[in-house]
Amino acid sequence: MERQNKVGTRDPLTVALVSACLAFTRLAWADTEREFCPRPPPGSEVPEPQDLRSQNGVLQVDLTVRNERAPDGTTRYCYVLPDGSQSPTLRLHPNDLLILRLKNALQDAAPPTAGSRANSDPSAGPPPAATSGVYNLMHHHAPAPAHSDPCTSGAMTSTSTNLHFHGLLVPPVCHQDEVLRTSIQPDEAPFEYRFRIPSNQPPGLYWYHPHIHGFSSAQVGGGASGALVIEGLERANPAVVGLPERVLVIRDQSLSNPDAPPSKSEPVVPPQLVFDSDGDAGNNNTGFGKPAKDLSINFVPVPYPDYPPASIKVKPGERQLWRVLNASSVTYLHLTLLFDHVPQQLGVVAIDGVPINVSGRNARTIAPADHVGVPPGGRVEFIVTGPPAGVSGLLMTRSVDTGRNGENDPNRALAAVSAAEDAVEPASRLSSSTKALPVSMPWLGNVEPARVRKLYFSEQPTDPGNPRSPTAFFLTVDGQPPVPFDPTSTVPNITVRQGDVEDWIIENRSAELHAFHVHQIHFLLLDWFGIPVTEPFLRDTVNVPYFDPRMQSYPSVRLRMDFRDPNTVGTFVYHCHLLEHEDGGMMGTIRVAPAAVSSRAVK
Ligand SMILES: [Cu+2]
Repeated sequence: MERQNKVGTRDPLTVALVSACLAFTRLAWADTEREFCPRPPPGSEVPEPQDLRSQNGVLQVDLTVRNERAPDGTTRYCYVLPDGSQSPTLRLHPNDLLILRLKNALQDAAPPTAGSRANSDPSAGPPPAATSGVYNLMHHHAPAPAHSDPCTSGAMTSTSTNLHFHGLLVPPVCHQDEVLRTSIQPDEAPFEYRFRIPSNQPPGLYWYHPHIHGFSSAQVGGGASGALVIEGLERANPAVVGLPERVLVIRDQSLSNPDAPPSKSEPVVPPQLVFDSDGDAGNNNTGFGKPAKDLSINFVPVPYPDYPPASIKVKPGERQLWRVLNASSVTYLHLTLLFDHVPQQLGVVAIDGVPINVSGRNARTIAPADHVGVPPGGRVEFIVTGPPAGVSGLLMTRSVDTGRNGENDPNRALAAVSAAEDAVEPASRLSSSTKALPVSMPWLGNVEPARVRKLYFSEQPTDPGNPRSPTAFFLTVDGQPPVPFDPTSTVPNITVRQGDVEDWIIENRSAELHAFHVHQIHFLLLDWFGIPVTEPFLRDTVNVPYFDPRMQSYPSVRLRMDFRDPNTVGTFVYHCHLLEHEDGGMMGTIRVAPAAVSSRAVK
């Protein structure tokens, strides 16, 4: 079965073929003199992504997505501007028009991960003309049909790509924010994304990344991601008026030194024996040892085992707004800022692009926190006060217990934060406007849900008789059979009606942490692990605690899902934002029917 591809890629013949092809790829690519996706060396000063601002209400961007095999054998991906700079920050205001032309310049490079498949249409025709001899030899996946319509292609191959605008409330239709069918091939003309930022889009940090089922992990983990800022946070919260701001994109990538022993400065922990089916180091729950992935901060790598921190310089005592995106493929962050080893108070002002005072209470709210968790896909924006002269600071991520079957996310440094009178000011600064934002719909917490649904995460060995066989990943609507996401299915797993608000209980029946994410909308977290929470803000990604056999019941979260906005009409996805899980099938589809449709259409 197609959905069992993950198993198929593990049989010895396939492994041999893939290995042979990778060797061939290295040879072929060695001829490529030009480096498309250069990365700063470890320990560098953290560069700022280039800011692209809308002019007269329009932001036009020409991006090319490229990949290349790095000297260490890993495959890098990057979004490149015509001047060669990578992963620009797109800055727009509500009501602005974004016109983004994306050229696909991907070469076949990545080994297949999972779920790889092409358009199932048997009339799709022959493969496209080979662009090189390498192409013919290399292409394991059924290639996209020649000259297919990118809007209906549905091709899911290692060289297909598209864009998801994570967190934006734009319609799930082609040329806007649709990922189920939209697929752009390397031989095609640039594909145009064109949409207007909704007037009610909360101001804050969003992001863009590819979303091809089966290949998201390779592309995002290789570096294909960038930040998108909706301006106006100062209008929601006067506490940030006029502050200098930094965008910090934390990505993960394959280990540069996978065979190195842990640093001698770490306590000795039992050797890691557990690796998941993707080869990632399993959670040893000590806070130390080999991580599943290396991290980088604005592309400055902070590699295992010594984690040489990148460098951020701030004028002594200066207040700045830091907008932090976890663009990792599988790594949870648990951020903390130490000055001389003492955790500092971060003034949190926004989560997942939404000001924390969005419920309408307490205009000047700042949530103080000395540590803050950010799941893959999540964002946090906080006010930082720079260290006094002579004090050394360290931005780090603390370990995250991802469960018995989770990856290892140990304690590690990200960036040394030092006070310097001559520190270069960040390129962007929040405006001094305090003009109130438009009043949105009634606060979600005050709206009665039309119904309650239950969904659950689960995992199983693909061979039930062999617990060490690769894992199959499911995200199932309670009552339906657990099956991996099927990209060819035209039947949505859930149908809701626009205008409704629903409560969803997301349960975790697996022994690892998952991160629930839904496209198009934000939700309100009502209960976490059975404990009611009163969050005055919204999220678009949330951790669902892992199950332990000693527990009496499955852990869960309760979310209030908001389908009131007309832009939600259409079909889109919800999934685990650990992209190995998403690629492995932990995803489902939801159709939001127009409000006029009779209630009989809603199940
Ligand atoms: Cu997951």
